[in-house]
Amino acid sequence: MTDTPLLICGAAFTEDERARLSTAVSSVSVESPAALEGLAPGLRERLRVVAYKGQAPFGAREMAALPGLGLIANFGVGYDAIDLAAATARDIRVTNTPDVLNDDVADMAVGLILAQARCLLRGDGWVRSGRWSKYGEMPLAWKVSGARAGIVGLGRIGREIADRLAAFKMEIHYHSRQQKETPGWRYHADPVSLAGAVDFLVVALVGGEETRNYVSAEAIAALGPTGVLINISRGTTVDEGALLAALEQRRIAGAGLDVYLDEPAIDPRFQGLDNVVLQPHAGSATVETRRAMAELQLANIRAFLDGEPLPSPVN
Ligand code: 8YV
Repeated sequence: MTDTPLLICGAAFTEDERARLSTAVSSVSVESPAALEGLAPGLRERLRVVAYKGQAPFGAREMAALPGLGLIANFGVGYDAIDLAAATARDIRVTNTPDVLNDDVADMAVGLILAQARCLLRGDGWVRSGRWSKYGEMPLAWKVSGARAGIVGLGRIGREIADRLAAFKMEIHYHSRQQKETPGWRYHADPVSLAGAVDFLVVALVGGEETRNYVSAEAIAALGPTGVLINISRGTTVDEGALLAALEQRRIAGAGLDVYLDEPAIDPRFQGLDNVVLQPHAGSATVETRRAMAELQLANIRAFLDGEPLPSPVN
């Protein structure tokens, strides 16, 4: 019987990413965690590693279907789709791909701020449609440089965002569980007070149950009619119903979003709004960064199979 230790799990893997994994380690593939139970029991018993990519939950049931599983190597820094407590209870190690994507995700946050405040999409339409030559100048946009930014979650990505916005001469405010050492940025003990003090509220939290609806209806209300919400973290971190209502009723000025509660089938109300800029969860989606993430995922898998220390363990 041949040794097939690796299960590549997730429809989100590109052909290149799949090929990189399957060239390095003998593997089988499934499109989703739900498809796992369809594998022959003899094969499931031989699998020792799951290379995971996606947002679908990978929980205790999936782990139980793979009795020899020792490692879940996630493609992504956020591992909220994986039930970490269930993995730890079964002695299954979990790894992620931190740091290599910080720059790209922070760049996306800055891009969303600029696109939103400077109305870049409207400007593009103004030129393409010929409205420029017909009507002249488009209605004025809003200034970004020198405005007030509030970062919710000053982790590795939050810090990269704050550094970039500081270079835009913005006043930096932040909220995180603990006050941090910063170059004079203003700490707020809760997200509502932070939202009330800024023009742009940028959500850079980790996902998972602990941060569900962390940016609440109250925080969205505190942002006010000239405030803009940017989310590059997880759809779960913001009360999406409250956000949609505030956008529809113009109780906030707008939003720049890369993440949603249901991806990719997002709430269609977003698509009807003219005060949002929407991206398809593409914060880390550059050739360079996705390659680095794939390499780090594979490095974790190799280390596990070779009995070496894991480069980026989570548990
Ligand atoms: C995804 C992400 O991993 O790293 C994360 O947490 O959200 C993204 O980089 C990527 O979309 C692949 O699923």
